[in-house]
Amino acid sequence: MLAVPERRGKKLSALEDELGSCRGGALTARTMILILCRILYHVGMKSTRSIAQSPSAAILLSWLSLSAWSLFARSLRMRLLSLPFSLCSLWSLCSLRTLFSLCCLGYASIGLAQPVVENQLLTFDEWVEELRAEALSLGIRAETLEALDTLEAPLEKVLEYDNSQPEFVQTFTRYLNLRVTARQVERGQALLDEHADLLAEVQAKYNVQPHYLAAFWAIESNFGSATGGFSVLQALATLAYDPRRAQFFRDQLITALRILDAGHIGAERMTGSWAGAMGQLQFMPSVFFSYGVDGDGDGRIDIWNSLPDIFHSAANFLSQSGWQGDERWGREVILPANFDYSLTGVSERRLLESWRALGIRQVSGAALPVADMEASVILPAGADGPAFLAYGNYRATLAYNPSTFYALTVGHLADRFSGSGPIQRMPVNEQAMSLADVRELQELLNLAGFDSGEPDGRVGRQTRSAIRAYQERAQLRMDAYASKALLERLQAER
Ligand SMILES: [Ca+2]
Repeated sequence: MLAVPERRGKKLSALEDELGSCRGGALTARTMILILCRILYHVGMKSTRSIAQSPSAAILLSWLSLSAWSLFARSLRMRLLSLPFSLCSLWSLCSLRTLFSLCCLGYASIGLAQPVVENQLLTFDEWVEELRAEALSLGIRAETLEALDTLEAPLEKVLEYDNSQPEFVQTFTRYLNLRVTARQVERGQALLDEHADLLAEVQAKYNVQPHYLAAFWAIESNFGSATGGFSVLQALATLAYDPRRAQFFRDQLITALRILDAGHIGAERMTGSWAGAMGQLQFMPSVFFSYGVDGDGDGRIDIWNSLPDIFHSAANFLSQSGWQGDERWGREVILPANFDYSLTGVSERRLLESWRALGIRQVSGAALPVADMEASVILPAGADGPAFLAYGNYRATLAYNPSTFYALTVGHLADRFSGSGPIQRMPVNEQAMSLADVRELQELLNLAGFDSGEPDGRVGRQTRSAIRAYQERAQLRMDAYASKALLERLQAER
């Protein structure tokens, strides 16, 4: 499970880019607002966590501050008007505004020249001591915090992983083929047999079917054999000291210390991924803290070694995320020739009956079952790839990891464990887009008047919605899918 937030908010980055381009230029009202956003963002970083993590809160505060300033200026002007004219001109509103503006610009320039606010003011050792003081104030025992003594300087390897960008956008075919193999299916089936009693006990308690738990287990850690070899404390400290998502990882680190403090595991055995996801089902510390269960009743929650603890904890998380034990995750379907592709995506939910009426059938050609369930049509590889109807358990899977490929693969692997065959309509030759391709696609969409945001090489919500708008105008199938064919079409139109 890797629910790590994006690096600093895109909106804030865009604001800063814009501000950067304004430096040295005219001090317009727009620039002033941007500067205020920046200042309030950094003030917020120091004062409250919520504002620190919310550029929109900073924007709101900027707006409130401007309003307050305007009121203050107006009342000041009235006061000044009752004074002699020379004093009025000396302390005129204009000069005060200018002074205030210059202060803001100075502050913002400092901020831009040195974008790191807090952490880089401290050495790593000083930062660890500050963290220790905070942890002590939160009631974590001093002896537990001795684990911080062995922390080394930030791990380069963790930062390398964090900064690495794949050259190509992952395709569904490749993602699936890496995780669903005949050997993996065979192994899962054997392990389902081996742990049948335990999994039946977990199913009775949490209403999560065994083959789904085995699928999560397979994908998260290859059935417990690849849990990541990093010290969780070291990885989280590295990412918490790094300024980009400091608060998120600092919170996770404090929670990891609480887990140590409660005696669930020793610091040296608390291992996980480079991003701090722990154990055989890769829980972040906050998820462990909220959903971890002592399945074997030994008084400790050990998601590294105890299968009862591992399965109880994962089932508890899924159950509380809305999992329904009497439903499947979804299924592969066939869309009718005249299907309206603008109805695809997880946000479009309709009753099965409604999809049936639109002509969707099971992949075998049979009619959809009759059930009072809401479903979405998911196309992981665009209109030329397979189509799935995804139910509530698919949405619960997204709570575990908010990735379409992930949720489809968990569901499909669970089907395979139960004896179902491969996906029938995999794309014949799905071509990976490079990051440069996606960036070019975004630029071309922008030029054509379809706002896909700042070209960043990543296909996010805004890019998909720009693609869909373009497809609507061009009378193409509106699958919102970023493909090479679409890029070539836009290049030809240029
Ligand atoms: Ca236990």
